[in-house]
Amino acid sequence: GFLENVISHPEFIKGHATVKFIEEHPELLNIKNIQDRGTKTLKFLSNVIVNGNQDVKNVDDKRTFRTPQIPFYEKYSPYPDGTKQVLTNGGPQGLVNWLKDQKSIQFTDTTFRDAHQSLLATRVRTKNMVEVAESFAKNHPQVFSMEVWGGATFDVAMRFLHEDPWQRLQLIREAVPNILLQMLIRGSNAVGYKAYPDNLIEKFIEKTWENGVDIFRIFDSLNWVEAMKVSIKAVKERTGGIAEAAVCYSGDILDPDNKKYTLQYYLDMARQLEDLGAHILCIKDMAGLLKPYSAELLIKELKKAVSIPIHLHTHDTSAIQAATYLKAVEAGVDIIDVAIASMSGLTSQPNFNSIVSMLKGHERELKFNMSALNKYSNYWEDVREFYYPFESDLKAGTAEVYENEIPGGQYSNLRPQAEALGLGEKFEKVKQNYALVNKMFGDIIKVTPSSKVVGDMALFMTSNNLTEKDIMEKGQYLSFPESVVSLFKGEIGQAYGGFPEKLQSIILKGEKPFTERPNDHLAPVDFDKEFDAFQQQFGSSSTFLDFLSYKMYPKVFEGYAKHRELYGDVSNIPTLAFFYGLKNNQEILVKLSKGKTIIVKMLYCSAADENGMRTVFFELNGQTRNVQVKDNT
Ligand code: 3PY
Ligand code: ZN
Repeated sequence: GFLENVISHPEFIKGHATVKFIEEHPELLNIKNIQDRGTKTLKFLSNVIVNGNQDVKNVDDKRTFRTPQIPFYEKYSPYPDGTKQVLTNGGPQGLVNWLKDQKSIQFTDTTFRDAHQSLLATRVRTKNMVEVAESFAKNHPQVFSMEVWGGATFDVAMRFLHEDPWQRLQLIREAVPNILLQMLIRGSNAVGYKAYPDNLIEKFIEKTWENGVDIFRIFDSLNWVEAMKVSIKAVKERTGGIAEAAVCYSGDILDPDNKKYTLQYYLDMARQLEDLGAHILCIKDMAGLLKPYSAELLIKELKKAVSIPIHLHTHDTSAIQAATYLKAVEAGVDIIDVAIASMSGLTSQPNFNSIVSMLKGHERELKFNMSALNKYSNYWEDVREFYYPFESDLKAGTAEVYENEIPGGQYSNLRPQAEALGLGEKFEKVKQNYALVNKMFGDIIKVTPSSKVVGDMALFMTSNNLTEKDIMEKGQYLSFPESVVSLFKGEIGQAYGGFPEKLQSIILKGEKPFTERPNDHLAPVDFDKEFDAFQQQFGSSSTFLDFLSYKMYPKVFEGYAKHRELYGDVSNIPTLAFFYGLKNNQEILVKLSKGKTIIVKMLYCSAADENGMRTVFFELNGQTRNVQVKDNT
């Protein structure tokens, strides 16, 4: 009740409460509010207990789990300074200068973003990251940056985890005040799959910086520099952060048959990005195609072509990317992307712990406390187990990636997408068609969202048993996936070398494509007016950040808001309970807000009555409660 609210209030605990405490905190009188939130949590849990989590297929009831152990850290000692302080003190140019002065190789840890996007279909929940973040930041302050946001995490957080992506960012920032945080942003597509109005992109970048992102890794899914300008400019003019502009890598510069994505092509694009004012250049090898000797040549030549630091990103799909990093390090690359051991390899980034060890004794070695770094891997090994239904079936590295060029971040999604269409048995064919579609499309850069279009077309051809000949001869009678039509219309930008004209006219059925930036066709957002309307619809407690989420993903946000209305904030429900429910007599702690934690014990669940209703009995803070749920199984 009331007294409980007072003594559990964070300011009261910190000893900040004055005589005006209650007057200043009217929410303390809101006992009903807390009770409501408890009830909502019970509602969510009973639904999972009775019907399962709708997002999880193939639950294995016999599976057991270990409790992840947070590596030891000094709770009450201050954070050691890191790169965030370099940026705060010296600004972007100070940071760039600092970076140029470093002889040792620098590391970006992708565990909180790309690693789980690529291995676990982006499903890792905020809680499992935030719980270990302070320990990581205090033990490993020499990490250059942590990639924690953007890419697919934004929509998956809302769509499947029913979480607020902004809250995730804020909590990670709070737990990591000393290491630069970075995000992946898809240029004019932001964190979505289509073009957004320029002023929305600008506002999004501004708010993202305010809420904790320091480094913006900006790319365009067709390597169309024109489409990257607005984002690069926005980072430079509206934030104090770093504009890291990316060149997406495709093909192989050492392949004599490769006439399209040549060394010269990459050098030209890199120079253009430097001219636009990028602070850092990224080589974004999203599918893991950059082989060791190609990396050596590429980095060596880039070092001559541009003067900004170079950041290399890859995926270990082929299992040889450690060799690529070794060659790149020797050729002078400044930063490399790695994922903690137990979240590395396969379609994820190369192994952080092993790469650090590989360079021991090397003139560019960066020293780490390996025993602490390995404990962090043990933590993630146990956490990863929680997410077993989202593992892809890939068991070992594969050289097939050089043929299909499927990005690591897409691979873990393509199989479930294929299965959902009943093509589980034909995944082999889907991969072959992916390569075929790429050829038909004129060998385009494939990364979100262009990679999704290639995937959609490959699934379309596979499920309808279509060949290239069928498309070219009978295409006018086919109704192509929406995303394919949109790509050929020019709605996600222009491809290098253009789209193949014959296929384009077949797909567009006479409609004329455009060649300007797709964003030029979009009316700017009227923020005042639209935010008002948004609050009318979603309530006055909805924030401007919610509004941005809504503008990125209207339908997904609606679903998220409805879920939140029904079940409250579910992000603090422990992960096992969130996905698999509770067993009889199992007890969990759920933090409803700062300083407000409830104890939930599941007692038992009744059999279904004549109307198919079950009753789930709980104890909430010791008091018996029950919730009725319709059994839909
Ligand atoms: C994304 O855009 O989500 C990616 O990870 C691209 O590589
Ligand atoms: Zn990636």
